[in-house]
Amino acid sequence: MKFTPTTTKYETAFEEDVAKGLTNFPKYLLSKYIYDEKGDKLFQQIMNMPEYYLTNCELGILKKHTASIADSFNSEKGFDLIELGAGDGKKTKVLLKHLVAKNYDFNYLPVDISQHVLDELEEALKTEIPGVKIKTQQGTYFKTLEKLADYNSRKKVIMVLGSNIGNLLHEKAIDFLKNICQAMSEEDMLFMGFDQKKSPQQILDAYNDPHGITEAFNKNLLVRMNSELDADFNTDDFKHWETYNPESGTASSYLVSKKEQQVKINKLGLNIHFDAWETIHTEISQKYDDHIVQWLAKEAGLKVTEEFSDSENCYKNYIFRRKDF
Ligand code: AVI
Repeated sequence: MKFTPTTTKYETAFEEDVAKGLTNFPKYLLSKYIYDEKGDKLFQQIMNMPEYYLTNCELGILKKHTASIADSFNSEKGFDLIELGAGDGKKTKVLLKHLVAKNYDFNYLPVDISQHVLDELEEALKTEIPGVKIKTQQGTYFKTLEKLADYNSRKKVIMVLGSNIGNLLHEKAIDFLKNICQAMSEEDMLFMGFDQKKSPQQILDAYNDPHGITEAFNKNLLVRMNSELDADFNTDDFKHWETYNPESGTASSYLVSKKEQQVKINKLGLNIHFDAWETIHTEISQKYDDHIVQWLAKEAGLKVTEEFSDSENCYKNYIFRRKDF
């Protein structure tokens, strides 16, 4: 039999996604490509800004409810704690310290798209909380989820902090939750953070900081195309712009072309035309309330069994289990 390989003119998913997004109308780029080494560093800086309330809200919840959260994780045969999108582990360390102090039998399996971030986390835990049994795994959420079902010898606690789900449109968020649900057995649980709807101004301030860090984070997409795809974007010719729709709860980030211009992406053989004030949509950061979270859970085959929040309901961490058990 003759084997005909499928050919694509792109070498990487990044190349293909950039070509697709920038030849679309309206133009868009996928936010996952913000996170190279520089993007990771900028995101760390964002998490340390006072305007980006999400980190401190969630940290406050984890500190206030450490014992009850840790108790809900534990089981007779111990458990595997699988964290998707682990980042620098600043918030997780609060739980890990408690779990180790209580002598709970668990493995910590952080998953992140960035190997660099995982290496740093492993190094930090070795000195800060040496009792943690850690096994890192590099990869995207969707790829890792396929392997999740292999962990089935004891209880799985799947953890996603930082309202990372908010970067997915509802349809994709349901797919993501469905995949998690399919990998869960009766005893397993999902512990997930959701940023809540709140004063629109507070949300806008979090994504439009006066220090210019979020702007640099958003523009890292342009910087990456310049260095990896031999493009000639002038970052000063684009404006970072944030909107928040209080009805849908969607915060959206854009890069807006300040003038009519032509940008070359040599590696893709593309010449992209921008009208003055034309946009590139770069990210959504969805905000939630209990109704939306319950709807997402139901659509995915899950149910909310417990929730933890701060005194102002700024942010919530929910526990989900499979609906059919
Ligand atoms: C990672 N993610 C949940 C962040 C968010 O809030 O959407 C990314 C971010 N974008 C701008 N600031 C932070």
